[in-house]
Amino acid sequence: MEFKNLLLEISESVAVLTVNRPQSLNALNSELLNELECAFYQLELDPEVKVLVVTGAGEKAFVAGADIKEMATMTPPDAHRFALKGQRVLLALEKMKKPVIAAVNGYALGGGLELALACDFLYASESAKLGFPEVTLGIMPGFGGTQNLARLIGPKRANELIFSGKMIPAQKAEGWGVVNEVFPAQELLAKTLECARAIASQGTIGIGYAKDAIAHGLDMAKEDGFRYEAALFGVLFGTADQKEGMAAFVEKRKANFRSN
Ligand code: CO8
Repeated sequence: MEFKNLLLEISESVAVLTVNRPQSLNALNSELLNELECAFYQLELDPEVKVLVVTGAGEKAFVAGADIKEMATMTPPDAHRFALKGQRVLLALEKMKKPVIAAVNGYALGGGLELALACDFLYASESAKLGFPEVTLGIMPGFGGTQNLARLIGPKRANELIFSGKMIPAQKAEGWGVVNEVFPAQELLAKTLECARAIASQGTIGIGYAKDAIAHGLDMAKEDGFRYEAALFGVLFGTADQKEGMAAFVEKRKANFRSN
């Protein structure tokens, strides 16, 4: 499918999806949200893709939020629908079976930070800035930010960030556990791709199950999470990946996983 606001490149089992509205600092409008939804659906089903990287076009922004110019004239029902649409799209991203890495190359604000938080983990450039400036606009986060941020860093830090509307540098976000690693801007994509390719060379089914166990386990009592983990662990022993991975170890060679 052709996209107007997204660039999609697939190579070596890794898809790089670039939000491409640099003239608006990649702000998310309705059309872009629709395109993201299609892209996530398409990438989930594409057997050539094992890992997804999400980033923003240009040097300045990952995504500077939802499109304020589009939101400015929304009525309450419009805004409610817009929030539900954004949440549906970002939940689809969160629920993808394939691993997703955000390469945060600049401003990740409001809906942009919510997009990054819907990814499995974040790498960021030294110049990236993260925040929820919604209160400066008289609104609040609406694409899952209050939920995902508080679960990730706890309510105290989430309260501070969301109530103040301030931006924090990538290095501080790393200290808070929001960003996994910070790289010089010119190295960010290469480092992210290096990690994505390493993940893509592992057993895809095991990674998908581990992702499922981590995500669902957080919503379960710990012992239920353990039971869920054990059940998935058992299922993996019926897969070609497990046969290949363990045979390769015994035969002292590199595993060649073929499942997707
Ligand atoms: N929406 C629309 N346009 C934007 C946005 C945005 N979020 N951010 C930047 N732009 C546009 C600017 O208007 C400008 O366009 P133009 O040249 O036509 O005037 C262009 O991008 C470049 O931006 P600036 O000139 O402002 O660049 P600066 O370097 O001076 O500033 C900033 C960069 C600090 C990032 C600044 O652009 C800014 O503050 N942007 C807005 C950030 C923001 O408030 N984001 C949160 C938006 S609200 C949100 O995301 C809510 C999500 C949930 C919605 C729930 C449903 C209702």
